[in-house]
Amino acid sequence: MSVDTQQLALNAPADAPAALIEWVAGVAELTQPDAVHWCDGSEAERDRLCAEMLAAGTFIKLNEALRPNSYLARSSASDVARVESRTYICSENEADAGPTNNWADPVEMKQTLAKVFDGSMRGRTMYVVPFSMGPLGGNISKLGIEITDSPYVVVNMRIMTRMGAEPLARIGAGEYWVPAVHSVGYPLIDAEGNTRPDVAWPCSDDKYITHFPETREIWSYGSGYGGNALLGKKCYALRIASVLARDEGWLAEHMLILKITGPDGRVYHLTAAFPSACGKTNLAMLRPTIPGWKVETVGDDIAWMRPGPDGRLYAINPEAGFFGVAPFTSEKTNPTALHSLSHDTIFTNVALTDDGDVWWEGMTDDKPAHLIDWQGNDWTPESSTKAAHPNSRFTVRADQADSISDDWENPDGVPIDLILFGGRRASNVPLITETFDWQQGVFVGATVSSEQTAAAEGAVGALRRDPFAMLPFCGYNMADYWSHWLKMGRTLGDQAPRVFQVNWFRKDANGTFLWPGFGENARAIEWALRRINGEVDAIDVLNGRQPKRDDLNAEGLDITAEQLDELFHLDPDAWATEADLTEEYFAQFGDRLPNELTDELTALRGRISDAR
Ligand code: O2Y
Ligand code: MN
Repeated sequence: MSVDTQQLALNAPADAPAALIEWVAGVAELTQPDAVHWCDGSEAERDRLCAEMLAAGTFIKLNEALRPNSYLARSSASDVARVESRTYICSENEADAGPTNNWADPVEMKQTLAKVFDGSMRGRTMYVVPFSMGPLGGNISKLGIEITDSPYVVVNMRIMTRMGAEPLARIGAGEYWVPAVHSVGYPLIDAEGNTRPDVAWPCSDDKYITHFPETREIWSYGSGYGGNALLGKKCYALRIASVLARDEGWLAEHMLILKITGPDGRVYHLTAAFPSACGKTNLAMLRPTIPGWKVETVGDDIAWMRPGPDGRLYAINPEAGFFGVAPFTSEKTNPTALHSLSHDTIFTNVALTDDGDVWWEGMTDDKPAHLIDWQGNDWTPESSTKAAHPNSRFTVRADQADSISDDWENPDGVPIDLILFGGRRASNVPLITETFDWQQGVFVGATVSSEQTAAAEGAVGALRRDPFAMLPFCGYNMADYWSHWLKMGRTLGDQAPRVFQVNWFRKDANGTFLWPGFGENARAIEWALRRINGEVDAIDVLNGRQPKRDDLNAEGLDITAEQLDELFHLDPDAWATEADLTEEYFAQFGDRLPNELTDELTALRGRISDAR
């Protein structure tokens, strides 16, 4: 029996506007759930859903004494990560999605979605989840509604966003909101009325993660996992928001946000873009080794930035929680993250210890003698498989991290002084380089790359481009996105943040890392801040400006002068090859490539010639 529209209107909270009720009714008519529940975001609601998921086997309660109010979920083995191959930008014109996105015709995709969503919630409850990305009422924040048939999604959205009655009241008052529809694609009743039992992690082999930039809507089918299903995160806060930002004159970026206080009490804020596997979460929770410096977290993954009344660029973290990778989070690599997980945390696909706690590879030096692995099987250190899935996750409120900044929820955002672009480069790219200006900064962001480390990713050592760390997240043509960044630079003028390139991963000829990384990365940031203050000069080199060796604080580091030189060494021949690769890379964007980036490539080639 499916819910009827009349009933739906009666169930809706008093402040739900008619247009919203109509939209919800339309989705209910299509998906045919047994019931509709409008989420209020209360603790009671969360507790009831967790109890239902315990009963259904979706959640395992962790030992209350060791890990209070925390749960473990194990996903289906076929549903463990974002699926980029099934992620689509459905713009009216294919060219508007650009060569780096999967494009699908919006009319055809809507027909496909109408088929797969038809009856997809039969036998389930449909949850209506109002949420705010960013502090409620903030002028950079935005609202959304996710409809989902997954209680796992609801309780995760409650951590990752400001969810429930308050955002609904704002929608009721007429504020703009983005519609997002999600179904795990595992109905319990078929069209003929035959039933089947539920499973602990329902999902479908057929997956569609779709974005409609013109109508600003999101439809996601078939996956219950992470970025595929928590639609506020990558789908809204990056893919759809990047389109909104282009049209409204702001920036939606895959960047962490830090607050840094210097020994003299001066406060700075930075944002930083890193491709995956470059230690982004560790930097977001950096514990600086140099005395007198304090680093606090404003955001770990996404930044929304808008020019403020004083002409500076202000950033908010649109999220309220962290959906972090568990493996290799440890007392050594990221004690702040580890400690934040001591209570009220949802773990997904980590291993279960015999005393009802969690474990993952890299958490401790010694492996436990026995575990239940992420697939529910016995595991011992002799097992040939991993105990936790490499993409296993924790979901935790941001304010559970003791590094959280007191201004992380400032609705006006924090003023940004500098922007970092990082990649994982064994060669060529120095520890830190200041760009000459915003335009060159955009060129550096556009050409961010990492050397591939696994044959599975392609040829080992080949460059994998991840412009602005936005490759899978830009909701429109990447070249137009670069034009938008250039335009933002013109708007910000001399109030624009300064742009730096960093690389913590440079190796020597023997393949040994030249830089210790982690808390020592604060030394490179310290130099950037001293540059901003005009305290130190720099050396002009072919790719930007480098520290004079004495200005990089290496005191107490186990690093020789030769190693430091190697860390900053630039080989003009290798850079000439790099410039050729950039030209090849840019060619795919045709005439959408902004002329300014071609000019930057020409200027780089000129500096390479001068250096030869
Ligand atoms: O695999 C997923 O669904 C999660 S992906 C993710 C999660 C948190 C932060 N960043 C990412 C990412 O892929 O950049
Ligand atoms: Mn991310």
